Amino acid sequence: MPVVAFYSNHSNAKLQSEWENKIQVHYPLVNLVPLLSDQAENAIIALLWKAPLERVKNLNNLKGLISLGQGVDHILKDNIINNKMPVVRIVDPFMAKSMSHWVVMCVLNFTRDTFGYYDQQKNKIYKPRKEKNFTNLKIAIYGIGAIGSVVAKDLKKLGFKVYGWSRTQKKIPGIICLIGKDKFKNLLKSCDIHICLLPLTKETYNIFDNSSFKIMKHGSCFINAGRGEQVVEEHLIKNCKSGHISSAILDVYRKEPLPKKSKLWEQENISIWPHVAAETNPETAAKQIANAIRCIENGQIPPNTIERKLGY
Ligand code: NDP
Ligand code: OXD
Repeated sequence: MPVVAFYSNHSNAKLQSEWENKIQVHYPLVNLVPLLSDQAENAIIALLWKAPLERVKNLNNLKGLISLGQGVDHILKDNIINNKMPVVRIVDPFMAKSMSHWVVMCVLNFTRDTFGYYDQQKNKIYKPRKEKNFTNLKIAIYGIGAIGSVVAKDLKKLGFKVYGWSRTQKKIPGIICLIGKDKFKNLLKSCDIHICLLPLTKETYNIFDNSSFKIMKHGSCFINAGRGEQVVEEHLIKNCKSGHISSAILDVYRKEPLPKKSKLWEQENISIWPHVAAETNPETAAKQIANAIRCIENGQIPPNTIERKLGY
């Protein structure tokens, strides 16, 4: 009977029991126990979201860790966890599609000027606003992995010109796929809408700073659902304030929950979402988690075990 230590920062007994019920459909013997309880000392696996890593590190029977999300930065943070410990992430088509819906909504709100019409309605103004010709708009997606590739294809279907940027060369029909620092700069300069779906690593930390924003076209739209630490928030605010970035939509922040004192709240052309662009869904993710538990228990390497040296 594999004991799995469970922790989520949204945690409560109800959430843990929801996950246990869903996982047991696929592996009835799995027993979830709270990470912070004494029972966790017997855990061979930990299922985690933003957990206290010192506690995880001190569990002596652990054979593997599973992220309760697609990102693993919350586990690799500060190099607390031994780098021999296998770390598995969720890769769920439901989440990729859910992210795609959110990004499409952000893009269409920008191209159709939804908020301009909201403002007009407040003042009972019945008047067309200048329409953007979507066939001329270029969209850059930074990070075209499990999530970004789905977003890229969906935006392409809507008639946009879509460019994707990744670490290794990709081939996605209809999408112009680029790699390398020079191409990153070219995309910043030439595209109208910039979407960050990168994992947080040493290379992507602060990747959107003033030097990136200032070479974007005047009036660009910036969307971030990757990680907050990829954006220098003060630099984004400055560029939004000047109108150089005409609209920014954020789902992730350097500090979460976004502190009440953050200036991001006050910037009228920045939209704030509370890290919900693609939420983990126990219903759709339980099967792969059950499989990962089974693999780790049997000394096998589960699918979607990350390469520690890449950091994602
Ligand atoms: P993947 O690992 O599948 O894809 C990551 C992509 O980023 C790949 O294309 C990868 O390149 C590229 N990449 C990584 N490092 C670099 C680099 N240094 N330079 C250029 N490209 C790079 O991850 P997912 O698509 O599953 O998820 C991406 C991120 O989205 C997560 O790590 C998480 O931070 C965020 N996320 C946010 C959610 C939200 O609700 N806001 C929900 C889920 C995830 P290559 O293909 O060559 O490896
Ligand atoms: C994830 C997230 O990484 O929700 O899955 O951010």
